[in-house]
Amino acid sequence: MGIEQKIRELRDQMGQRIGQIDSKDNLAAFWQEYLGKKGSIAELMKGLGAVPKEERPSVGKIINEFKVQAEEQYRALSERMAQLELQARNRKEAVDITLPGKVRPMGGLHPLTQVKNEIIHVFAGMGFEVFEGPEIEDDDHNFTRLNVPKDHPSRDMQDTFYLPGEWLLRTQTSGGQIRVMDRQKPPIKVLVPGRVFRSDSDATHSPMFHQMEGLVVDRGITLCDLQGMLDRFVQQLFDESVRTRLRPSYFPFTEPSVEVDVSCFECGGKGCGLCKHTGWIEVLGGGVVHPRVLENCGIDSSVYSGIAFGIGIERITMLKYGINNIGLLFENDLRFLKQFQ
Ligand code: 2NL
Repeated sequence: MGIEQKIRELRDQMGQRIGQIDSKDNLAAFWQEYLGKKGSIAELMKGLGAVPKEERPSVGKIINEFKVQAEEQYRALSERMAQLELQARNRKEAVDITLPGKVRPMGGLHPLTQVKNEIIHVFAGMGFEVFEGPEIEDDDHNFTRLNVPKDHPSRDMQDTFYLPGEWLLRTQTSGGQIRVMDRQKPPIKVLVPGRVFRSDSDATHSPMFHQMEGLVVDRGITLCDLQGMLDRFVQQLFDESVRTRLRPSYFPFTEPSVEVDVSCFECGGKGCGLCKHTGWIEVLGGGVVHPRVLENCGIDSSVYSGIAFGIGIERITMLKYGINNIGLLFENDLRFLKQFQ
């Protein structure tokens, strides 16, 4: 068989081989078969020696054309295989973006923490700093230096949780403010949040509850400053339209002492169930710091004066969200807590 005949056969055969190639491995075999060291084209080249000298250039040209054709086929198939491979990979790795996502349960802040943060936010806006004192206090910080006399009922065993020695569970956070006044010269403007403890338990009282006390000491501080700050506070916390009312009261550590009412944010003061048809709701207590308390902390009461207030965080939270039993705030029932997320 002449070499030209052989080339024609190989070319026809190659046409069929190409149709069968469907993978990179197949393609590599194709390369070996035609273009490899021992492939058909190398074979043809070797056979060129046997061709009569005059015909060699033309036969060589035909072999070369065949080689170029094989190389072109190889290149085209390479591209095609790469394309197919990519398509297969894309199909395999495809993500169904219409599937619903995995819902991860998210924690949230307890309503008391939310309200505490809100209160801090409002007073921080008026320049207050936050300070925290210890939950286990001594009699001196909790009572004596606050001008609470030795026979005062709040010192009673029935009201205060006493620990061995001079120690007790603080009944208010005021010991924190005493520490601030011990360390810092006026002007003082602090907010002291924390847990406090009193032997008391019913629908509106818990033996452990949260308080936020505020203290301002500077030259020329008066009861008007207290009412002004508390106006801002209740308007930001409840509603812009809310007003405050001060009623005379008594605490050993303030003189004068006041109970602070807000006009009912539920009915606007007309009278409703929340305000027990009075139009007013009691929210906190406060007053002008007793000069003896300032002196007990080395502050000259003829130069400086102060105002102080104490807010029950549970009480504010219950009012704000219409909660009628304080126990709900401590049971950690998720059906209750989820309503605040
Ligand atoms: C309440 C309201 C109050 C204070 C807390 C205070 C703290 C210092 C000096 C003076 Cl260091 N006063 N705190 C004052 C008035 C009221 O809490 O109903 N307490 C029984």
